[in-house]
Amino acid sequence: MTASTLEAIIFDVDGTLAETEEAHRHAFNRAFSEHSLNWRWSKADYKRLLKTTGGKERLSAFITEIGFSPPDGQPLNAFVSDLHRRKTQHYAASLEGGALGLRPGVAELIDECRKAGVRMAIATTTSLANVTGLLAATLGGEAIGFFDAIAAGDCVRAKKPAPDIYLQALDALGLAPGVCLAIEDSSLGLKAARGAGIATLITPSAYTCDDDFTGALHVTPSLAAMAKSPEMGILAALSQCFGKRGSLSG
Ligand code: XBP
Ligand code: MG
Repeated sequence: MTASTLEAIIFDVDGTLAETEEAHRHAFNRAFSEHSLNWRWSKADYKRLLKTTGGKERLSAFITEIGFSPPDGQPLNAFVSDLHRRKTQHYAASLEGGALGLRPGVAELIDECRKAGVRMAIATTTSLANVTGLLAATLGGEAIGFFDAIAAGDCVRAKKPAPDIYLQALDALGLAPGVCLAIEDSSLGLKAARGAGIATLITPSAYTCDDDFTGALHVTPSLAAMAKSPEMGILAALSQCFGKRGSLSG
């Protein structure tokens, strides 16, 4: 058993802070319509496509899969960037329209961490703009400042399941992995966090509930479900769980 206490929580964004993937999927489909592309990603399509993390990477994988060539000899990267930029605008509009709320217990945990002096960071595949937009729409414009480190999107070369984004967050926090807890919703996110040596709590999301979470410290339907009683609080429950991580292998 490791004696060190929990110093920081590193949050994933999509699927963990909020159930965002349906908004992402609709935003992709709107961008396709605007570009006169007859692609429509169904939920089943999207579940499969989520195995490629990152919106631009997901688009490129799909285009390669269907053997599509961009019009007028446009380079694939430029075509994908253009389409993804439009998708991001649609996603931002859905955030501004108040379409998304935080998952149960997320706001409470953030509040408890602030009061207890437990530091917070973000490690996500999506862009900084999307993180800022989600936090502003749900917790207010100042919420981005609650986080000591934001590792997002293209700031690393290799996206999840590579550990790079978590290593970047650890570096920015100036902390060792052994005093941090990651909160993730997917097997790919779990692999990334574990690859960086961070104990990981899983709150499965709509698109990841069938994933394999072997190696997780704990799997719970939601952060709110962690607190055994209203008096205990979510952070206390997480700290208790974190204290048992010595039994985890790897
Ligand atoms: C999940 C993802 C993201 C989103 C789309 O990220 O794979 O790519 O689906 O975001 P997370 P972008 O690490 O937060 O779970 O289109 O902005 O890339
Ligand atoms: Mg996620």
